[in-house]
Amino acid sequence: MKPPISADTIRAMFSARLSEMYRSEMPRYRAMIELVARVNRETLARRQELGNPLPNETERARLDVERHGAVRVGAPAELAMLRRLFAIMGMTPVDYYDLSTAGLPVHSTAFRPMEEESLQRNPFRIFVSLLRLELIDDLELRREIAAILARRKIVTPRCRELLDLFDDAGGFDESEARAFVSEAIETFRWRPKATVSNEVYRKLHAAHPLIADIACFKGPHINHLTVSALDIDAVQRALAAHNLDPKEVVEGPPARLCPILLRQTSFKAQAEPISFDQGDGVMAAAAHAARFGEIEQRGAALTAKGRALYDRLLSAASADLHGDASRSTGARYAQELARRFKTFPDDWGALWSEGLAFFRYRPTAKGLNRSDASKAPVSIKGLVEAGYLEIEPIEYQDFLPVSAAGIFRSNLTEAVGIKSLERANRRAFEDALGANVVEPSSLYEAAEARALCASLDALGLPRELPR
Ligand code: OOG
Ligand code: NI
Repeated sequence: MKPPISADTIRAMFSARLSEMYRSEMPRYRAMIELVARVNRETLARRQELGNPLPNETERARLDVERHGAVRVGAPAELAMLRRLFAIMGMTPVDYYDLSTAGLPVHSTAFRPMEEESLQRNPFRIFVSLLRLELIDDLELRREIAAILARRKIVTPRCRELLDLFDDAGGFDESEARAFVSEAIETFRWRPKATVSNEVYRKLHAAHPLIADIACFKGPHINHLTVSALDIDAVQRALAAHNLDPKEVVEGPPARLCPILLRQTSFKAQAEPISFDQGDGVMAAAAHAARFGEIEQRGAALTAKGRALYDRLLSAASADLHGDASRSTGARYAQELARRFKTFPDDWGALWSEGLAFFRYRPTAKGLNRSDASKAPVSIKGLVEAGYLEIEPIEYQDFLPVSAAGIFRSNLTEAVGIKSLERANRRAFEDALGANVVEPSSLYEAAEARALCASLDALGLPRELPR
């Protein structure tokens, strides 16, 4: 048998094809990535001029590669199918996001590579949301949506065969991998012809625009792809200057010297023509707004303590504005956010010593060359202060429910909230998925512990030194 193709390679092939498809489906997305690439080049040049640190080689090489995309599915079996598909690309469901608190009838996870090396090779992730039919009050409508969804198949017959082949053979050779990627792409293609009549579309749209987007088409079309910015505020200004219709506020933490978590913005979904087969050869037309383009900038992953502080400051800022982040208050929101976040330490030393963020450790030359091992400090803190150990923040690789809700909302025509919803239902989500989602903090903790052990080994010091 020919050597199997690695999951990282298949993921890279898939994300490249997806990007190509989305760019050709959406001229505005193409315009957006060209603009972001230009702003990134300008940001690099400015940093170089100022003598500021530049991203490393790997980081620069993958600057123009999409970081994530998002889709929405309607039924448990569809979610389970996507889990099989993304597993082949080395992507595992990480974290559970409850969006019902924001009045959205979905809950979500992000399929992503778990190993840092894999993320380096190709950073693509996919945010997948599942419709929660139980949150629709009207029982008749619930049944109708379930019946519509039961009629569709979201993967091609050939893709199904390839999924089975993969399970039997335990891998793909190159031609199988290529065929699989070509088939998998079909699941996410935009098909403007609705599978229902105009009347049914309107009814679902009135219940919630998200429901119409999920249930009225042939499959879970990609609703956005996301590229990375070195300076997201500069990109936000550039989007406005080029009339690309950015959302009003950048989601996430304010601009900081030491970036944390994730900041995101997007150009807003554009209305696109769709058509309906009304039967007897009669066609109808309408406009549907659901697809957009997004930009992200990532910072350090936060510990539970750091995350609690973040959540508290974020909700304080939006409470000040009564949750209103519309255009008139966009600038006010940014101001309020910056004011609230003044109490969040903004230097790496403080973030480390207060245990607010996750860090990687590295032994320094000074540490490795010290003359007398017995005189080494007896705590991690001592080693860092003595310059024997270096710290570097670990990048956050996941998503933020409040930000995700903001992204959803600015891309739906009307923000009709489903009545303040039940609570999260992680169990039901995992049942649908057919697996448990991974707890992201366990990944960051493991990365930190691994780096610390390796550093202490290199310094010839015991692994159980106190912090
Ligand atoms: C997903 C929105 C969430 C993000 O970056 O937070 C998301 C959606 O609109 O389907 O992608
Ligand atoms: Ni996104």
